[in-house]
Amino acid sequence: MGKSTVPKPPIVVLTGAGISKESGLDTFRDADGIWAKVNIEDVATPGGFHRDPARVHDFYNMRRRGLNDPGVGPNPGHLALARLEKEWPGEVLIVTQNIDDLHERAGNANLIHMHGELNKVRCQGCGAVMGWTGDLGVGDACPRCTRTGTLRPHIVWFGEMPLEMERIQEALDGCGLFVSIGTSGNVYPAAGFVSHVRAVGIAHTVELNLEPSVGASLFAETLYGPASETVPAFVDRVLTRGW
Ligand code: BJW
Repeated sequence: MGKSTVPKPPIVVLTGAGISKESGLDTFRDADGIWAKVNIEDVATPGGFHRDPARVHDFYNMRRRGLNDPGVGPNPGHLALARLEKEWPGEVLIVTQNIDDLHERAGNANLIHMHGELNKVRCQGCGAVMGWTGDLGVGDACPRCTRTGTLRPHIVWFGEMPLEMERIQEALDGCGLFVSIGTSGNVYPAAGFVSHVRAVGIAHTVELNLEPSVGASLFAETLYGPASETVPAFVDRVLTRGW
């Protein structure tokens, strides 16, 4: 079914690592998550990269290989959000904290990667952002400016400004529904979006997660269970009777 012609309120969906868990990608703060295995300061801060770039490259190379493994793909949660964007008669914006490309592979096109993208690199010399699906090393030269030692993963680390914040802010200000999926609510500014939405407007706010997040009490509605089940059911509901 395509979009009807009667416009409906815009929807903003914030996603986190929980939506990709059932695709085989690790979350961060669950008991078996990434931060239980590596030190945040070493791999996810500008200081860690400055001290030991090879270590940081190894960390992201390993995750890039995992993401590009042929066995990894979008799950029913991602596919339901692609259906929402296709069939909702209004704007649907996905703001993801995830650096994987599973929303794109599912079919979402109106998408912001606020914490960057694993399959891209950025040159600290010329500023170019480029697709990069293989391993990255300290000896690699920038394909644009040819300098060596200037490439870094296109990832937003702690203490760095998340991407496209102005566009996100505008979308939050004007939305009729804000949905947060698979995020623990520990990392700002994303963790503050629900409070912002409630402060500026009358949007309905919904959390879909495996368990209550840190900010669960800030949402008007909460639904718990695996994203592969809760997201398709929620999207069905929104497309048939709204919220
Ligand atoms: C399921 C499921 C299933 C499992 N189905 N659900 C005090 C001191 C110092 C700094 C700060 C401070 N207070 C605030 C800050 C700022 C800092 C911050 O927030 N720190 C906190 C830790 C306190 N933030 C920043 O530095 C950010 N920049 C910034 O603030 O700039 C200034 C600014 C201010 C205002 C406006 C604009 C700018 C940058 C943050 C960068 C985050 N980077 C990372 C790593 C890089 C990406 C990568 O390597 O992948 O991004 S950290 C990591 O956490 C990653 C994630 O995107 C992010 C969020 O994690 P997420 O997605 O919530 O995952 P989990 O694991 O925490 O939760 C998963 C959830 O899923 C769980 O609840 C599960 O239950 C659930 N789940 N299976 C459904 N099947």
